[in-house]
Amino acid sequence: MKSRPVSLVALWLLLSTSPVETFVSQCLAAEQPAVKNLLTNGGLEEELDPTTSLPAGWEVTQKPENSYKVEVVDGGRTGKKCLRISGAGDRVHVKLKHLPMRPEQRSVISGWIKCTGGTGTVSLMHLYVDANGNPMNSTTIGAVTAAKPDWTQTAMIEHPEFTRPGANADFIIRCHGKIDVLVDDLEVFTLTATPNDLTHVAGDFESHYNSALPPVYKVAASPGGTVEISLNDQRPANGQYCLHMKADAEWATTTLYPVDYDPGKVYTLTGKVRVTKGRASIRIDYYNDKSRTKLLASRTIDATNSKDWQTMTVDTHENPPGDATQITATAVCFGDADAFFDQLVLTAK
Ligand SMILES: [Ca+2]
Ligand SMILES: [Ca+2]
Repeated sequence: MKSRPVSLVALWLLLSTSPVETFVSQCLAAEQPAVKNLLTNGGLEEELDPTTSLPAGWEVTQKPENSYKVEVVDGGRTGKKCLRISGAGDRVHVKLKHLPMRPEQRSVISGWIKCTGGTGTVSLMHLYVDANGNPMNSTTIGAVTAAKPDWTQTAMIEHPEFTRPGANADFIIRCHGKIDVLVDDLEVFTLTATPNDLTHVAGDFESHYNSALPPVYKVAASPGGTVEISLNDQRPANGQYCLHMKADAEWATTTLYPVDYDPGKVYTLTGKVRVTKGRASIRIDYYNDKSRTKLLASRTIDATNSKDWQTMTVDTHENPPGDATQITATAVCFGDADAFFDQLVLTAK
């Protein structure tokens, strides 16, 4: 199988495992429907297929045969059961589900992993397959190892731009080498996505792996200012997470990875913004050097202080710098601010 793991960035993010919720945050969370888990037994608590002793429809393939044992065992992150994969070989795949890919949606696979032994790795993967089920390529991020012995969440969003048209997605737990690992609370869900989003849906803040930061290009603040970012799961505009920025600065920014800029096109950035303190906005930044460190100009729209999600839109039509070759989608806070961002989408026409 030709596998092309995509190292999207160093996806370090804060993993909040604290179940503490105030009454207020529960009310706020209830405003947003939870994502619908398309896996029927991702927590391993329900009845198993009597033939395989695994959730119905799950399939195990391995090289060489009989190198690994895949079983439901007592224990787990939540409930009373979880999946254990143990053994030593080239690799084992546990296929959880197959889903057709559609241009207006992106699928996400998410799960909790606790690696208790071995020198191998475990990761979650989208395996893209053609109409006949033949593998095309795949996307994974990172891998959990025994060096990280606590329950760790990992999540990956589908990337159809890395495969040929006509692909469908298989959702897979993939282990390599010698491993003893527990897996629990697996979820597969879909998000409505804008086709041809140039940020590769980084602005949905759903892909992450065992990390202190969401996958962004850079975080900055005006001289003497402070800024902290994290992923927040209390009231995202979509999916499971949004970006949380806490700043005390004249300005503070979180910038997604640059995309190539064609001056013959108009680029539009839209984003959802809500603010619990101070003011926040979105903007497009222009760059022209390969190292992408020299900011040429920015186009910002008026900041909001709305406590509800606001949709903001900014485009490149007004006096872009003539030497710009790249642009970024950027979230901005002003002053002593506490703000949330989600669904940043950059498109061109
Ligand atoms: Ca469980
Ligand atoms: Ca989101």
